[in-house]
Amino acid sequence: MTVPSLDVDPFSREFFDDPFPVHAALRDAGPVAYLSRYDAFAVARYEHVQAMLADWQNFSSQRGVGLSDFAKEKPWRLPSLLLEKDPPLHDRTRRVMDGVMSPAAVRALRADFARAADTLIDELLQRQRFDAVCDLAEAYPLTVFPDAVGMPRENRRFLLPYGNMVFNSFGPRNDFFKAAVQDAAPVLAWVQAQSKREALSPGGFGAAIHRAADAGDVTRDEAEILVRSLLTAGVDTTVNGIGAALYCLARFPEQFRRLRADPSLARAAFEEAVRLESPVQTFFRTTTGNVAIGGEHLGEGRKVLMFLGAANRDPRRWENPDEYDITRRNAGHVGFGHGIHACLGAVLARLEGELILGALARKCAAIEISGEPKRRYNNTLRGMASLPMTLRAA
Ligand code: 8QM
Repeated sequence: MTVPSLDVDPFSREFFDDPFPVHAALRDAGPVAYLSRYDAFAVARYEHVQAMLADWQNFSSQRGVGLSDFAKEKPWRLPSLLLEKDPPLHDRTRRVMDGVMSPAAVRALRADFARAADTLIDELLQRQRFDAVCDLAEAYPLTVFPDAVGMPRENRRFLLPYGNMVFNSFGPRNDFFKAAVQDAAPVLAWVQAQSKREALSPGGFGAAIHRAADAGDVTRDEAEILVRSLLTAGVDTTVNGIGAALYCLARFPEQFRRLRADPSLARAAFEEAVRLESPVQTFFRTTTGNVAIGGEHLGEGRKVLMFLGAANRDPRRWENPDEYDITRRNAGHVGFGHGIHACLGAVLARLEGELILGALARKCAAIEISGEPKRRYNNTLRGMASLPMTLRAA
């Protein structure tokens, strides 16, 4: 065996505070490295992460996309019918969801999402100082996304501890996971109840999924699990994506100046933040047989951790990879994944990002960090817990 072994812990506080030296060490070690602490392998170069995402035959999702191997440990919740399935089952449910989240359905949301973005930025401009995480990056998706799903107004913030728990669950059973389980315990029954047909108003994505059950494309039980996918994957991801964009624009004032000069760059500014900060940092796959990664051989049933965030900053692929550059040609970044599991909600995330950054670009002259940023610790997600911010009106 020639695969280099590394003693790093990519699920530790020290790593989350500054993952970049470890990312570089993993990329430089070779196409694949062995993570001795977790008896798993790591892939961090762009070329090999991208190839793994494309190769569902050799790198399965069905045994879980976390460290836990569903062939050996019982899944802690019913597996997702999208994220944690391979073809052919994956393709059947994905087809239903692609229909529900069609370009026409997403286009129909644009006016409401735009109005909500403008209103929120106007409100924040009235305040001396606010928290860009709680008052903006969380507030905006928590308004527009549950509206689009067709959820009631009450208790929407419960989606945050739920998402935090699920995204922690893809890592080891460490203290971050244990704390997240404690935080989410009081909201579990509520989340489950929101995926039922009776909880969902007629015009939304949730009702559309249940209509697919009427049509016989999925069962009623499957429809509920598919609604759960939206509730799990639709909030924390965009919260951290929008948070990343705000954090980037505040730290790279020249880029905010360019965005102000041409607000039509808003969509590109969001996309580049997703590349640079990679809100979803990692996912595992499980090998289905003897496989090769860059000429190194692994046996069957091995967990391999893909570092999307390291791939998105791989100097073998990107020029000045650590620079936030809103006019960079960043197509091909893997921040939304790649291949059959590529993000279903990306169209919605990009719409949210475009509209909130567009409103900022039109209404604000300056965006400044006005206090100590605090990092949020999560086994899968990268982002901030707090980002004190001040906006100056244009
Ligand atoms: C991550 O439950 C699900 O289907 C699901 C949960 C989390 C995600 C995706 C799907 C990638 C955003």
